[in-house]
Amino acid sequence: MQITAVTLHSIGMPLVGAFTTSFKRQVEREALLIELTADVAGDSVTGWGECVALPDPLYSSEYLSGCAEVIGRFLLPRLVHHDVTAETVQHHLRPVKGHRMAKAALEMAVLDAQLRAAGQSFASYLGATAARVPSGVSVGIHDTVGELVEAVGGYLDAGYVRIKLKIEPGNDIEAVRAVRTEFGDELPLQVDANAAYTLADGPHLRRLDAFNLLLIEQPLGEEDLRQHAVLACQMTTPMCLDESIVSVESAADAIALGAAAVINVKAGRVGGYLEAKRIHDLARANGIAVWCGGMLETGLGRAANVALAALPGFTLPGDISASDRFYAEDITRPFVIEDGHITVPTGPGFGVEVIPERLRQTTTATTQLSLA
Ligand code: NPQ
Ligand code: MG
Repeated sequence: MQITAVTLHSIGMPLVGAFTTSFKRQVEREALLIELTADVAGDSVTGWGECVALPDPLYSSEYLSGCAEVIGRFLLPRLVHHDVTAETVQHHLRPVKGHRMAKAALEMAVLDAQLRAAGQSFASYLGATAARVPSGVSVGIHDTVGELVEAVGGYLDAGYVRIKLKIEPGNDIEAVRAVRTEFGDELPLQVDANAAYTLADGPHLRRLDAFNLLLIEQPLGEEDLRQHAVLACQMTTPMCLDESIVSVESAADAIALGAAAVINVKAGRVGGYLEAKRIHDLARANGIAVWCGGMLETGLGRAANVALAALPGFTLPGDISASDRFYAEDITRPFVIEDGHITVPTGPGFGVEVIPERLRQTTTATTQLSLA
């Protein structure tokens, strides 16, 4: 395809409730959407992408306004003079170091346009087999254990099949104990530290082994692969990596080092859905379970994540929640949870449409990028 126009849409959507992690308390989701129009065999087609970076570099080194700049100054100029396909975007962008969430958003928009032109759904393009995927939920840190237990109860009533608790030093053991005590040993339960601990906390973290957790996610720093391998030997709870896995190569390193028994796959964090598929295939070949992580995406990213999670190697419930976990109103049709699952879209592209009125209501800035 020949890219003919690219517009960046900055939007803001209030969260239905504050979402607190070890790195930040969030009450709003600011997001960056890419609207990309291209000429595909003489037809003009528009695809959409979503950049999952946060407004500040607290989850990873990328941040939204930086992504917008990198896309306009360094990434798009490398695509406009080529007849690109989704499969060649990463090749054209490889000379630019890092900026994986920015690259992923561009590849996503090209992929959506390509699939729409072909009349093909993302799920069928991936070779995904499942018609629906199990829905897990990420539960933030609460001021009191009582409020946390009440929140978890609400999500279980809503049908979520797996609970993930955000933890941090001082908000960990007692929170997990209270949820286990209230909902029993059979509840699929896991924790996510967002890199809030060090290896010196090993003896403390080992106390979590008493609670039959599915996994502990990213307890240590994103660059601490070897230390995760050491901690994995000290704990019986399976080690899961999130922030540390930024490419199929880093996934291979983590697996080889014994630093990851499970991998949280996020397309934005690894440079796109095609790289996410490669990590799925690698993990599957190594008998490593993967699940689809979430970045509080709008319905656009959520649609793509649901299709990704429909691949056979995604054997654990993902952080693919219903739209109303975070948003009173989405910018696409809402994703709803039915009997603990979310249905895989079957329409062309990612199978959802951006609702113009919702885009207008949530837009904070619109930037038409020059293709010169
Ligand atoms: C994680 N996601 O798995 C991330 C962390 C996270 C669902 O826990 C705005 C945008 C706020 C993305 C807060 C979940 C966010 C965010 C937390 C991602 O580590
Ligand atoms: Mg995480």
